[in-house]
Amino acid sequence: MAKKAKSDISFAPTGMQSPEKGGVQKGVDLPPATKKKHKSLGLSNDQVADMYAQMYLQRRFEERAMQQYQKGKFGGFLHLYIGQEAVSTGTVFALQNDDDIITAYRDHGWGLCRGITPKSGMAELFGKATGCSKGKGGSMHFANVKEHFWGGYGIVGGHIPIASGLAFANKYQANGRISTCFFGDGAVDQGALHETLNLAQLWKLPAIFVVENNGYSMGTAAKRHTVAEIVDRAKGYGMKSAVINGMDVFSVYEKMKEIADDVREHSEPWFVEIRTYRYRGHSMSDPQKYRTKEELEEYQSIDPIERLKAYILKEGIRSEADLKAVEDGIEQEVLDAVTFADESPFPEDSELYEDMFVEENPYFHV
Ligand SMILES: Cc1ncc(C[n+]2csc(CCOP(=O)(O)OP(=O)(O)O)c2C)c(N)n1
Ligand SMILES: [Mg+2]
Repeated sequence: MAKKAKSDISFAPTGMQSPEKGGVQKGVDLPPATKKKHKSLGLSNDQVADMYAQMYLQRRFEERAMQQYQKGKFGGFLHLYIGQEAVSTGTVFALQNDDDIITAYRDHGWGLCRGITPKSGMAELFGKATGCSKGKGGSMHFANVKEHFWGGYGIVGGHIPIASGLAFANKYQANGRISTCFFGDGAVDQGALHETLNLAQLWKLPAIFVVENNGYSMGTAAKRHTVAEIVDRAKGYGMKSAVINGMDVFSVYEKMKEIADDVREHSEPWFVEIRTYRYRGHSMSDPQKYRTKEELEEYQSIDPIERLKAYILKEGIRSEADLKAVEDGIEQEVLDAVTFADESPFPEDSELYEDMFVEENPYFHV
């Protein structure tokens, strides 16, 4: 190799077209949303209204959680899912209720979709004994194993092999269930993902590995931290793959349903990239200097909750007054959850060493 002058050597990320002075390209480019209406997707009017309520609950729960954090009611990390609610909601509607779900630390929305009540969720944030993880997990460790929601993990990529374990157990027990694993764009270059994809494809595990590409890993744009298109990772493993518009709940529902059906039928894994956007900072202490106000506003203008609301009104599924009543009910439920969390006791000191290990039937999940 010919010797280069030091001034010619550059370590600018190769995926960047304009890497000067931290300038970033738009986080993610969204694929087109589905044009299908709810009836042709097989969704009833009531299901669409439920989808709206589900997304609205996730949004209001986190907005209230943020306020409580700012008031000093609890500390530690708080990673908000605001903006990404169509991903959890569309997926949960597409899956069967006993399919497994496991995710990273941006987990509140997933938990609320899978049976964690606003009260037990808020109490968990407050570190109270009435929380879904008995107040010992906090924001990053929501879980509801009874409803096949396995959490809530803080180590980037650390939960991905566990998803394969769940899928292996489902296949071994021939119970017809599939497992789904959600992680951020920041996890796609973790070794654990690649080891897992290899084994999942080799053993034809009934699993869906989903990158929730929200454009950023903490303050680093996807195009600055990873090369090529994320979805193309699948090619190296001969794995089926898809890219989905995560700002539209119908698109997530449609595609995830197709994929889940395929996994159930053939017992072969998929690698899926759902493109979405988070409106808030990475966590509560993020000054967000890495993105522009205009970029944020562009995504807010296609907000998944507003989009579904407009659809519901246009199609006459519910009236303005109906939706207002639903919103008011949710608002009250979340306020009640805050009071409940505030008034609940902290766990006893003796609880510290409990719940460390599964003592009964540790090898197979129920
Ligand atoms: C193994 C590991 N390395 C670093 C961290 C610190 N860390 C926490 S979140 C995060 C960014 C992950 O971003 P992404 O996967 O895109 O998820 P998002 O926050 O966008 O949902 C990093 C680097 C960690 N928790 N675990
Ligand atoms: Mg990310």
